[in-house]
Amino acid sequence: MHESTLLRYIAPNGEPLTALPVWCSQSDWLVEAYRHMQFARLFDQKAIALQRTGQLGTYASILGAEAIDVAVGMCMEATDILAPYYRNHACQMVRGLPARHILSYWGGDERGSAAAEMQQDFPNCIPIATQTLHACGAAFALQYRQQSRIAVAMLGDGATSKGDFAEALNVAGVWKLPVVFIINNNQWAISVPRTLQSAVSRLSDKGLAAGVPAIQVDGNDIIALRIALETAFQTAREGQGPFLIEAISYRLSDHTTADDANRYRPAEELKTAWKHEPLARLRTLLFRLQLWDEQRDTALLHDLQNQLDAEVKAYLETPAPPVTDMFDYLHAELHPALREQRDWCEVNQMPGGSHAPGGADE
Ligand SMILES: Cc1ncc(C[n+]2csc(CCOP(=O)(O)OP(=O)(O)O)c2C)c(N)n1
Ligand SMILES: [Mg+2]
Repeated sequence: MHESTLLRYIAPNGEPLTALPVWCSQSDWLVEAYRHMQFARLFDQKAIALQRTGQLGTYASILGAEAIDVAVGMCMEATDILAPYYRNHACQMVRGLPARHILSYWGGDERGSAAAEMQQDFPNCIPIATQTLHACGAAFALQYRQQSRIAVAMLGDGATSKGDFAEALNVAGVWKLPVVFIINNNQWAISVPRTLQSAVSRLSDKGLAAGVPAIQVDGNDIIALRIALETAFQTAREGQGPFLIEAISYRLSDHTTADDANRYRPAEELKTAWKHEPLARLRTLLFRLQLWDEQRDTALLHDLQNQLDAEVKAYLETPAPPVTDMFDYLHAELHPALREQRDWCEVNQMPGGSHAPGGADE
């Protein structure tokens, strides 16, 4: 990491490193970001507890990625298009997707991805990096229709090694597409550390080879993230082409609930990473700026917990999807052999899946 070129405004201990932009004190944007980040953290803890008690399938934690997701969600326009991967629930929630639908998705219910609140956003993408090409396709459509909208693709550090990402960067650069790529460089791709992922010292440099302007930002610093995102989104929206942001973070969780990072992640590294985490950093800053206090904090947490409880209740009370969903959401048209199996399930009234523990291996 080249510290000198890393965009950063807040030190890990919550102290401002430089004069802060006026919107920090003249708007409630930071408090709003804090509220979203707190909700994301509560959601994450609850989702893991649900999985551990057999009420949710395999789940990918967002611990440590809250600032990136919240900043992206807050800086995007409602009409923009998000092409998320599987670790962007916080961003989806900021964009208006109720937590109950996100839980449905991770509970194995495809209707979670079909919620009206998704608007034109893509559903979660599990095949690594393919969403970057989907975002380019959407961006091309927006450009062709001369709309002032952008597509935003989010991806991990591991995803930058995929050919799909190189192709997406290339086509975005050549066609000057209104697309922004945001890498959550959380230092791990399951058990593969960043050092073994790529020999390039800054993943953002991958943009330069495709003529895509790129910036590296502290992904635990919500102010730096907003500044970087504003530049990137404005560039794309004004027809000047794509942008790449590499946000440096740390995956404070296991890869998913099916993983045990203690088997490969050095304990010291995790301990150090906790000193950089985004939520405590913002909370300390808000107190320093006198935009927040203990009383408001307690009230907020109480309020968010109630909101979350209501969402979890709604999820658990959602009637199970019909078993035929597993066929209907997979193919546009069913192969005759699958059609036969689907009809058999229907005729024999096979029970639907309901918040069943997932069998995924990731
Ligand atoms: C095409 C493809 N290959 C392999 C996998 C298995 N897989 C799931 S997550 C993952 C690691 C991705 O790491 P990264 O891009 O850094 O994202 P992170 O999970 O760290 O946020 C891999 C290899 C997959 N889902 N899709
Ligand atoms: Mg990663």
